[in-house]
Amino acid sequence: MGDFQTVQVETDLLIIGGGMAGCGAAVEAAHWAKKNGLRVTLVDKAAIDRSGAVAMGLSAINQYVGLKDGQNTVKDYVEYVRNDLMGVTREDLVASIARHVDSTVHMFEKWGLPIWKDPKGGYVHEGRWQLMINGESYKVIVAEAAKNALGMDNIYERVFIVAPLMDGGRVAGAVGFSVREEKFYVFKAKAVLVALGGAVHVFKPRSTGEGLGRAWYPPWNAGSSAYYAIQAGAEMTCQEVRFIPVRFKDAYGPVGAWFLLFQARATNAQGEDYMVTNRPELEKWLPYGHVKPVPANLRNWLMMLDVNAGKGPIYMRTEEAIQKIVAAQTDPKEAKKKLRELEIEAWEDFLDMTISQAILWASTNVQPEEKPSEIAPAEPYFIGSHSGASGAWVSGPRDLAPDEYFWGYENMATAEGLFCAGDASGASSHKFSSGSCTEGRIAAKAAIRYIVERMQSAPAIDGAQVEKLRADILRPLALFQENKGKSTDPNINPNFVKPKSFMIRLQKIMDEYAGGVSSQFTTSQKQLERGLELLGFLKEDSAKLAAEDLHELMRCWENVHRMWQAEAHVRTVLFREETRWPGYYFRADKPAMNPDWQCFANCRYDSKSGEWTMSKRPILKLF
Ligand code: SFD
Ligand code: AMP
Repeated sequence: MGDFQTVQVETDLLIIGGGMAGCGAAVEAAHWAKKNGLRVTLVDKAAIDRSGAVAMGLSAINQYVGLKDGQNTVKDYVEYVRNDLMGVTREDLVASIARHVDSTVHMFEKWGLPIWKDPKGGYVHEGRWQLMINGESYKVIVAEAAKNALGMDNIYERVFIVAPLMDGGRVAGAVGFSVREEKFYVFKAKAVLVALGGAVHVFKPRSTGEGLGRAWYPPWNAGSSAYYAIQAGAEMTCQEVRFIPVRFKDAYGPVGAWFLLFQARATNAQGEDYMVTNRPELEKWLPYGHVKPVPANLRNWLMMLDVNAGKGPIYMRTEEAIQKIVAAQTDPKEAKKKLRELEIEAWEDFLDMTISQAILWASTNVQPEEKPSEIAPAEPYFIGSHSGASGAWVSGPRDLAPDEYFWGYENMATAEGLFCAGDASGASSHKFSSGSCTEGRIAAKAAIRYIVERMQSAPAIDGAQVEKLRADILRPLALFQENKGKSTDPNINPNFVKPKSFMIRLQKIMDEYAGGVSSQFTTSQKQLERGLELLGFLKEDSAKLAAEDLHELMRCWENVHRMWQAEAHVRTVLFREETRWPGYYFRADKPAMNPDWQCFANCRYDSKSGEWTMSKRPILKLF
């Protein structure tokens, strides 16, 4: 790979990932950097106008506290998140985001995002914490603000970040490559803010064949945040807390608007509402079985009990919900108008964020006002910003965090100079798009303060480290060229493994041993131990990944990232000897909650020894 040019970029703060958290970080960092004469650089594997989870747009802002209206408090939000995560949450982090999130939403509106308004000019709420938006261009609008703040000279698009650059134990930048040109990138920085999103396709998806790339969360988020932080030696938290969203079946359309805005019920094939018929089951998961709303995993669980009992398919009763709202109109003319309005809203809900669901409805002749639609639990995802919690263990803010949770700078991980936000930071769920952007802002401000106070000098980078990373990262290209003539099919060759085959093998291991779709989300100590053994063989074979072109080189490294996310997950599910989130996963050998595990389960990888350390951290109630 002698033709590859090495491009060196020196900066002060490096933001990796230009999604919701990365764009928020860019806007905030640009402000504070200007005051202090510092440089800020942002890198993304894609074009940030349409990158990350919000690429297709969204139809709701899921975190808006409404502090000014006085109806909700930060404490209310913390309680909601604590309950939804079955008691496992960092209250300082959740509060830190909750107290600032409204200002981010107001910024979105100023930048041009259309938020639904009621006749009095107030926001239209989907539920208590959610606002309805016309969000097809949400990401374009937020990316534009990031671009204006940083300037395009400081934004590198279509550069895939593979790994951290280290100066001893201190994070000193990142390395990656262009997915369009033969360029190897070395970014040197005084601090790095990781916002590379969550991980999809670690588990076998329900979609197969041509539909393989269709998942709920975007398949291009492949565990890079976790990989970066793990390799930098950062302590990780909640790696066991995967998220399984219930979605319209096969195209993953959102359910929030149906449950909250339209007040729809979901029923089994016999028309029974599993939230009513299976309610006694909630007694087993107290105190969380009795909170309102019922935690997302328990809502899943009550549904899964019916599916496993053969009472599926499960249907979202769209027709019933629409007819009920229409029937409430006394004037027949108004009723007709309302029906039309609801039809439009129902279709727009999908067109704003999951276009393929609208296409599926159209192609299967669904008219939601006439016919219910199937819903189902998706496959597991790793996503610290939604109803999962996996990510790096980060410092809280000085005024809220007790000593156990505070080490100087908001959102700094336990590795020096590393900051994490959005899906990259753990134990603070329910940030969603608005909270992730807010957390990016909080982390960026702290990172600039860290550079000003602690990092006057640029990091010292050992040239040998860079050369080794370059050789390792580009190796799949060479391996393919050296061996391609040894078989007649470029995808089948005894001397290498192509990334797609590698991914399928990873997904099979996770699906069968770590509680994926085909195992009814159930696992056990023995299953996990066998899964770890097989992951060990997979890791050995990762040295044989081969790439035909730059696109496949990216696919190779995406799958290495997924594999490390998988390992952190399996180790932590094994470590936590209880079932805490039925509906996300069930440990058949430990089928109940255990008070000894009212704590965080953390892990850390030491790249020198190759050893993982597992640890318990206390859950401190602050509100
Ligand atoms: O309701 C590399 N989310 C929703 N949030 C809401 O507020 N409202 C909704 O309506 C939401 N819904 C929803 C949501 C997500 C999805 C996929 C759907 C529906 C279908 C959640 C939010 O979108 C989510 O919380 C935030 O976007 C998280 O922000 P962040 O910044 O942590 O992740 P990102 O936005 O995906 O950005 C990641 C960026 O990293 C880049 N990247 N770049 C370089 N090198 C690498 N190796 C990289 N790996 C990744 C990506 O390109 C991206 O730019 S609802 O249905 O739940
Ligand atoms: P979803 O479309 O499932 O991502 O939901 C959007 C928002 O609504 C998230 O904040 C969910 O937690 C919330 N939500 C969805 N369904 C329900 C429900 N049945 N009860 C309470 N909250 C819900």
